[in-house]
Amino acid sequence: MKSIHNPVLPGFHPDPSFLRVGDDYYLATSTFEWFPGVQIHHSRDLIHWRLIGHGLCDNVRLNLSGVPDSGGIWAPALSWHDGQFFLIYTIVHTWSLGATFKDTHNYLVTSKNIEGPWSSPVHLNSSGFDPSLFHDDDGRKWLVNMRWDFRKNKPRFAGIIVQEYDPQKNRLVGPIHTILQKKELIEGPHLYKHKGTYYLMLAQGGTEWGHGIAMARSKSVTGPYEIDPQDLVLTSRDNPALVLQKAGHGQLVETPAGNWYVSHLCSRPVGSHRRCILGRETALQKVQWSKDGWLRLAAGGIHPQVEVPAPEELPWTPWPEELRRDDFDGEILSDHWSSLRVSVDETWLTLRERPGWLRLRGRESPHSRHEQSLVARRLQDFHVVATTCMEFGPGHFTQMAGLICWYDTRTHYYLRVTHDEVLGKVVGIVLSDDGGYDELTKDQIAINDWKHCYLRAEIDHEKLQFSVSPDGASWQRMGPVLDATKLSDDYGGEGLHFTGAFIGLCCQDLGGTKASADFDYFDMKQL
Ligand code: 6LW
Repeated sequence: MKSIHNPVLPGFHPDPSFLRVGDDYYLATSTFEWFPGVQIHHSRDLIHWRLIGHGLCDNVRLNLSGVPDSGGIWAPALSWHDGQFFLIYTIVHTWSLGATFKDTHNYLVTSKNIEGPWSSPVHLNSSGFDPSLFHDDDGRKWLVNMRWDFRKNKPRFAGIIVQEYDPQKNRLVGPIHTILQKKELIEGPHLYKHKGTYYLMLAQGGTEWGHGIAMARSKSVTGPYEIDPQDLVLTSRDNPALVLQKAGHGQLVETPAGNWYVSHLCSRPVGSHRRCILGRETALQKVQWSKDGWLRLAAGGIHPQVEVPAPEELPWTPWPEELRRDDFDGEILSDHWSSLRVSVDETWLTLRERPGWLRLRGRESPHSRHEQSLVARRLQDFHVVATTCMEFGPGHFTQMAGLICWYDTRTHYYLRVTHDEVLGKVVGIVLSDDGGYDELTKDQIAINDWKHCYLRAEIDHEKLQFSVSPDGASWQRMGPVLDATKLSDDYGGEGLHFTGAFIGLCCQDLGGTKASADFDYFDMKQL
């Protein structure tokens, strides 16, 4: 029997939106402050997935400059109708203390082809987040989203609303209906029609440890909706021993042979603090309809399974293995890299100026939400070694470059080369721990005679160890073993925490002279 091994998208891939078009299956996931926006993965058998691109790839369609950490793009919803893909997403602009205001703008882009080009964004509404478009069989289209309430003494989650979308006018029309409100917070709504009944699938309980998938149904799209007598279809909230925690935020797909699968997010905690360094990941479960017309896990019960029976009728379709090493031999950066808030461009990143090398021109500090020169890859395994070879001649302490283990602007560990007035060129660790900047000065070493500086980060579950080398052969450890679990949603005070850990390359020039650093390769080996 063929099996789907969860998570199907390991590492930071939250809020999956799941779609089938003919023989092709797609998963779109949230990217928050990372650019390009909305990752799209493709599969033919639900077992093997490959990244095929992003929905939002240029600064004209998407400029996230200044958005808060874990703001930006939330919860994309992919759909398809009549030869056209529809991608709906939220841009979250604001985080304010006490989670009062959010400023959530919902947009639609369309394309004939999943790989784009996508149309210019159409603004739909800004009343809340997690919008999703439902194409009814009578030709009408409906937008559903959660409504946000910022007022004092009011629940922030003010219910699920639905409004008609007119594709000719390119806007929402008619009245707004509040179709469901519950005591527990509900979000991530998706609408379906099955055997003449409208079903509303919801994320319930918040996206953390209490997360789950709930259902409601109605004879009319605008309600009233009857709540599933079984509180949750899927959750891990009652069992901390399950491998897949935080399970929730689902979307449903039917295969041509009538098998049903639901995508959902999940997280795998490590260490005594139970923090999830790979962020919220994407998993699939097999589901079926009960005699009384409710959706249930095919495995029985309510818990997410790691091994799930794959649809036997779909042809085994593996993809070429994803390259973990980048020698920077091309002229454009591969799709696996992400930058912060704005797209990569030749003003700060070039593969052309020195062929075979990635050149980064230094810009703002690692605490900046505007113009950082940083590119990074998701951490997708619990044990990895990331290595790079850098050439960099800093002339001042304001110039830095190196290898960074990143959660967000407030929390990261940075193995960097810089200039010290007394020692000259030095390599050492600087870090930001929940917003607090620190330098591990006693571990810093002078490297004036190193032409190249090889930098290495090994993450082994909760441990992070940096090393350096002048030749890539003889390595010396740099600094103490650091706590890798801080690079997670489960650490940190102020702000939103919805992303995951990345390892990347970066360069700063806080004097504004754009000093550059060159990187020969980046290798992220899974151990
Ligand atoms: C997502 C929403 C949520 O849009 O987190 O807390 C958001 N709830 O469902 C980001 O993943």
